Amino acid sequence: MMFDGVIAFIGIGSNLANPLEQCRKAVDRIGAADNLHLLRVSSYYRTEPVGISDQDDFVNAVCEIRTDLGHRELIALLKSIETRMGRMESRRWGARIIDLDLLLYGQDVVHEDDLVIPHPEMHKRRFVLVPFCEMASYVIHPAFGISMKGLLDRLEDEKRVERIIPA
Ligand code: PH2
Ligand code: MG
Ligand code: MG
Repeated sequence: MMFDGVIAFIGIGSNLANPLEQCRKAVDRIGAADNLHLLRVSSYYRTEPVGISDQDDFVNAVCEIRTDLGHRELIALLKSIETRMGRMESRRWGARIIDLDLLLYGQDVVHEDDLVIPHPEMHKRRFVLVPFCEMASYVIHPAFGISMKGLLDRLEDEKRVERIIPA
């Protein structure tokens, strides 16, 4: 059963209320979900905020899963984990206790009004590509036909991304 399904990648981020613990908790909850198998998690990184610079540093990571859930079911699951962890509505780019973004879902490219896959900003963000490449640099971005390593090599974002050395 677990040999079926689709490989997907999820971006994890937090910059409130002990961000490292929030990210770890989110990974635990993803791993505990039904119809989903957590395969790998990158290191955690302390990252300079992108968008609104007047806020605390984020902690970011990326995880790889295999799942039988469809796109919308998977996004609904991520949203429910965010809500259960106490996420409030916040302004775009602003501080958040947890942010779970679907980055890639197999090699699917989806452009619907309320659903865009791959994540429309992922290729521009060092805080996504550095953890992604640590884990799976060979994965091809299905809309560009370029590997994660290739996207990182071409990246213009120079914001600080530092691996958190595990205690
Ligand atoms: N998320 C944002 C906006 N800016 N910056 C960093 N470093 N990490 C994030 O996860 C992040 C951000 C909106 O989702
Ligand atoms: Mg986000
Ligand atoms: Mg989000």
